Amino acid sequence: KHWTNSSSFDLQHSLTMAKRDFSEISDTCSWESPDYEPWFPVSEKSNPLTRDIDKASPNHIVRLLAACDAQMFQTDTGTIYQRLFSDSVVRTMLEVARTVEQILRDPEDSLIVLSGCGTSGRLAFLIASRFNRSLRDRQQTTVYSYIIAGGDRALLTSQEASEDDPKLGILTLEKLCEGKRHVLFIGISCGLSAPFVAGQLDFCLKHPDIYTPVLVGFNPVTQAREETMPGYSLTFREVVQRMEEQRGQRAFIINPAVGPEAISGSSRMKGGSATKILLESVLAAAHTAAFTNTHVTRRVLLDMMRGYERVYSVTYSHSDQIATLLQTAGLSLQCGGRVCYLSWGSLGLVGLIDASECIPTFGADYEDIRGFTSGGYQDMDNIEGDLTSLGSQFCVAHEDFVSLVLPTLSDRDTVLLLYTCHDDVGEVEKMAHRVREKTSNLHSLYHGLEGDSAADSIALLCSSVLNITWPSSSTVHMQWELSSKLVLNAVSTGSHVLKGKIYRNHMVDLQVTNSKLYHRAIHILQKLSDVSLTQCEEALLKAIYNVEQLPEDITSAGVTTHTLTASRRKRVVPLALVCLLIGCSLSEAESRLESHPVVRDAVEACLTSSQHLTSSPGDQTSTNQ
Ligand code: S6P
Repeated sequence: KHWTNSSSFDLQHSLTMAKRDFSEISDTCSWESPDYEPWFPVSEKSNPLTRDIDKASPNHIVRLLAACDAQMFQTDTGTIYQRLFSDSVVRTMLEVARTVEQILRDPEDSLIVLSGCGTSGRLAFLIASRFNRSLRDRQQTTVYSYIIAGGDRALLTSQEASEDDPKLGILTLEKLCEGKRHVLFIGISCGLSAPFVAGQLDFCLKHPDIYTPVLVGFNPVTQAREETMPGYSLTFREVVQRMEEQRGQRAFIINPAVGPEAISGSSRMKGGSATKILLESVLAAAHTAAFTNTHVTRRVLLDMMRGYERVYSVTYSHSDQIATLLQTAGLSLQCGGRVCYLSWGSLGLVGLIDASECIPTFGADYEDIRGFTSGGYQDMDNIEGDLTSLGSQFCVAHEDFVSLVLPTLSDRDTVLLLYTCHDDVGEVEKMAHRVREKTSNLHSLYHGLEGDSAADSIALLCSSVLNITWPSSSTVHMQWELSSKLVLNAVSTGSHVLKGKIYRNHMVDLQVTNSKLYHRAIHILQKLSDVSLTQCEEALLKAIYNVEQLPEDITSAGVTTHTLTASRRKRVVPLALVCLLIGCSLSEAESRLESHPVVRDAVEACLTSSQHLTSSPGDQTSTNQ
């Protein structure tokens, strides 16, 4: 009871803080207004709260992220958007949970497949593994499997191109489900946009005797992607429309809005968290019903979801400690150092996932922020098994940390230990000592249960300690995972903000490796340069192909060709932006960028000089803006 009270206080406190700090922005410029960036779906809009996140202090960054995350749990505000707790959403979750329950009662020849691209695929893996483990613990047949576009290597590295391939999605699904009598297919696409997932959903609709499709995402169906998919006759939106025709019986759509991401389009953050909250609530409610011989109820489902809301508020009640971590990680990145997450037990995957996402999100090197987990591949339970032979990037065990990183560790690097009271604290302490011999920049995140106490011996070795205490419950492991995800997302995002990778709330130097990112790049260019979309696309193509004039064979080529070429080039969006702002050649843009290695500084310098060019002499207002 005490815990419930204190967390509702924390939640209230976080929300009040956010309101106090951003009342002006949120009151005058709500993202829910039909006039706010109407050309973007929610998942791609820029969040009004984080407009100035690039200039915020570590403490302020954490408060901004808390305010953005709070939007996940906001109730219906009477707009077109349904939210996590809306009746329609909870009703569909209930229906899906009942289907899961039936499969659990009669699992023969049945499969529950979770599938997605990038972060959505990683969460599919995380959730499927967790629930299979829970079935194994009860000596039950395992029924879950996962698909991630690009295969298991995409769990740890960026394989963004496979996201664009609907046929590959279908082939992978067909192969996985060979011989099954009943398949519940859960396709996750936060933006209702990934062709890989759309192909799979369409395939399920065409084979209703075996497949029941569920779509999980965070845009209204009217905002599903409209662009044609390579080699396919339908768009994502058309597939969703077909699902709507079957809705409630043979197809389900769970798509609450959770508000725009803190860094525009970065669906690994709220999109990933909301996917975890939503699917784990559905599956846990189904497991409870099936193994206690009851039926899934709305109440059990809502209790689970409220539990996650408390995780949010309890985690952010430690904002100061999160800010300390973010600051130290930011300093490491700024001076060319590394950030390492050393995780134990169930937190291992959360660390690996957060670290691997920095590569596509911030164009980071895999050594900048890197995760290692105590059990390595043995504990991961991934379909393709040990991936170590694929290269150093795939070395994820603590032994790998000891041989590859520890020898060269110094005070420039930040090491974060992530463990819980269920892990071998002696092992954690041993590792802490080894790290401490090399660097004093050691920190810890510990999850404990009420009544037990954290190991002081480890705390004494750390320069900062974040201990979170939780009441015991059957789902506490999943709550620890979400809490750790929120902390790590804040650390990796915040540290890259401090490194200057973000301009306003846009990641300008994005890698243009698939069609979603290609279109996002054009829109960022348009927003920052204020010229037409056509001019922006031309500038982007010039930067991708490194040409001053666009020949016919480039302009007539498809987006897939452009993204393939772009994946071999660096800094194409900043280059295009400088060209647009200054009206200069690519080579001049390159030399300007060389003199400003920090992207935010480069953009600001160009904006200032473009204002000089356009303002009349003596016009102080425009030059000083
Ligand atoms: C986003 C992440 C991406 C997305 C992927 C799938 O932060 O870097 O890899 O997860 O593009 O997106 P969606 O909208 O289909 O879930």
